[in-house]
Amino acid sequence: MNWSWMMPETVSTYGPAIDQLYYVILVITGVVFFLTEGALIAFLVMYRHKEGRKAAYIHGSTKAEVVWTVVPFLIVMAIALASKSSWDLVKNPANFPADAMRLVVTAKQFEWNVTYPGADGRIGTADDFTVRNQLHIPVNRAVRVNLRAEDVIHSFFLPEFRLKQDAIPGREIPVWFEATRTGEFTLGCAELCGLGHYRMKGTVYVHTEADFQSWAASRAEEQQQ
Ligand SMILES: [Cu+2]
Repeated sequence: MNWSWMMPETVSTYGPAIDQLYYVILVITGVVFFLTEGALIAFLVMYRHKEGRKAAYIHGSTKAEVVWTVVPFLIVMAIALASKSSWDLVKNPANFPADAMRLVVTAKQFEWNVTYPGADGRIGTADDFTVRNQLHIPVNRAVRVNLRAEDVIHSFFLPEFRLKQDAIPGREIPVWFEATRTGEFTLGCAELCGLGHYRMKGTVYVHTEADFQSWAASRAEEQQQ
């Protein structure tokens, strides 16, 4: 089934698992929505004003209260358990792929600065280079981004990768993702961070490994001149 009217195509390895959770939660909340709204409308019609009809005095029902507390509790716990493995995979640095390519992304009003490791493949050395609003990565390779913020809280948002993480001044927060196909995708800021928030936007360029290497080499060279 084509669900693209709801969400963009997913291009990360863990994207399908996130989407599955999303639709499970959507169905549960959707069913509850229609049941409660349906009951509301039905009661409005059934118990509308009628000449001579008196309101009944009801004292309450312990049984009903237990049921409507325990049932949502069980549903919410089931969702928490169902999402735990995805949460661990996406958000827990202990589970990040060890061989991931490392980048640093620094958010500031109103741009994303992406620092690449340069020829030595290591971040924090003299040959690092930084590109504004362009996140270039190779396809089929895990990428680990250490997120920083210079001024206020921003939110690193890759909708097609199903990844969103706040960037917080004074902290370095690692995230990871792996692209499953080449192309150009969105990098947005999902935290209202000031007047220019709307234009805090970059592009994710997913290259083949060879294209990525040649891009990185030419950029590194440019930087040194
Ligand atoms: Cu921002």
